[in-house]
Amino acid sequence: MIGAGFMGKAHALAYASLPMFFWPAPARPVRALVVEATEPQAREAAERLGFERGTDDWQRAVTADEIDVVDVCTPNFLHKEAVLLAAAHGKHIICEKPLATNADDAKEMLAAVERAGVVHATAFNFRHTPAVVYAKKLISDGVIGDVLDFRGTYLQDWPADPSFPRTWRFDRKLAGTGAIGDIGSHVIDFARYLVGEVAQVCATANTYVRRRPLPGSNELRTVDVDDQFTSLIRFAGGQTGSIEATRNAYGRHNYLTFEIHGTAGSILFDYEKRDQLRLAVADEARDRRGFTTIYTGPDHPYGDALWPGPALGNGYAETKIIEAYEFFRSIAEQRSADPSFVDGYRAARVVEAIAASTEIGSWTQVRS
Ligand code: NAI
Ligand code: SOE
Repeated sequence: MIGAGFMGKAHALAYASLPMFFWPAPARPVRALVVEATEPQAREAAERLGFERGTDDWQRAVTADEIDVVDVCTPNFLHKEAVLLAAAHGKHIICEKPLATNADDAKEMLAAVERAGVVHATAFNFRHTPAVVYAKKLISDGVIGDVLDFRGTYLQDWPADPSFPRTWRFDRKLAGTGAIGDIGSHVIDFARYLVGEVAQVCATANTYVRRRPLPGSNELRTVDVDDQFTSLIRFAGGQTGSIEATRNAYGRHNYLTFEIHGTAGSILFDYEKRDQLRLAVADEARDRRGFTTIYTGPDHPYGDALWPGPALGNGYAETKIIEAYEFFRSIAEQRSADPSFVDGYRAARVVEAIAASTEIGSWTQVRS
């Protein structure tokens, strides 16, 4: 695993927990080697996250014979090089989102893993939330009829205070984009997973805090990425919709939602109430029409592996444990993972189109 920050912790926990939740496990992840920016950081990460060894030499780590799987949890700008070297050495790869800082790099990464014939996954973990997988089933079963439109949001407030430092997420060279790629990509993944390919977008964006202090200093530097965007979207299947995301919505902490309307009903999901899915169906008596709240539990996707009662509370960690299970199961069964680099690449093309549309202020085609 390369990078032992926020995501490094979540992934390490998932590898340790996988056999506890999914037994017999399709494969047992062995935490062999963790890479960090410096040797002391790597040693500490190995001890803290339960890895056999730590190193600051990512090239040697990625190409080591004893390594079967490479997990990329670094800032976005470091994803591509690590993935290309790992693919060239036949390693199965899971890479955090967004796959790369731009869509052309994501395309090159996809080509490399396909050429190498390895299993590859993009870490869009929110789609593994049991309520989201259940929504997919309800839509596939036709419970809400034909989908008409999709509304998705991802609203946060962690850097709303202008004194929040200019970390790598506020630097275009290191992140690629701001809210569009960082949190918008999760909503784009929901839209693609639940409805289909996005064909056209028309978007606008804002940078509200234009200068932020460098970490550990009062020196102010320019922020060259978006803090917020709103986009209209048209799906290849003819449906329409909207996606919006911001980092400057005081009171909204991790408000990742979708609402889908169909010819026979509607579905509503709010990650801040992630054990719930709300369903409204047309063939309900007029005086009882409205949203029913379904609490996920043993009768829902992954229910037999998670907790033995409805609404006991699945958290962020469980979405990562399910992600690890699906990835290692794909390796054990020698088949492609879901979501794969194809999903990472397609999302990158939508991010690219949204960013381009914010520049020209008009409808923009999503490139294939
Ligand atoms: P972070 O800043 O918390 O951690 C990144 C780690 O990478 C740091 O510990 C840093 O020291 C290390 N690092 C930097 N340069 C390195 C190098 N050359 N070699 C080895 N390690 C190096 O960042 P965070 O939040 O963990 O984000 C990492 C990735 O995960 C990003 O691509 C981000 O978009 C994605 N992410 C995904 C989430 C999800 O829900 N799927 C949630 C948060 C982040
Ligand atoms: C910050 O916006 C962040 O950590 C994103 O990078 C993640 O992808 C999201 O899951 C939580 O918020």
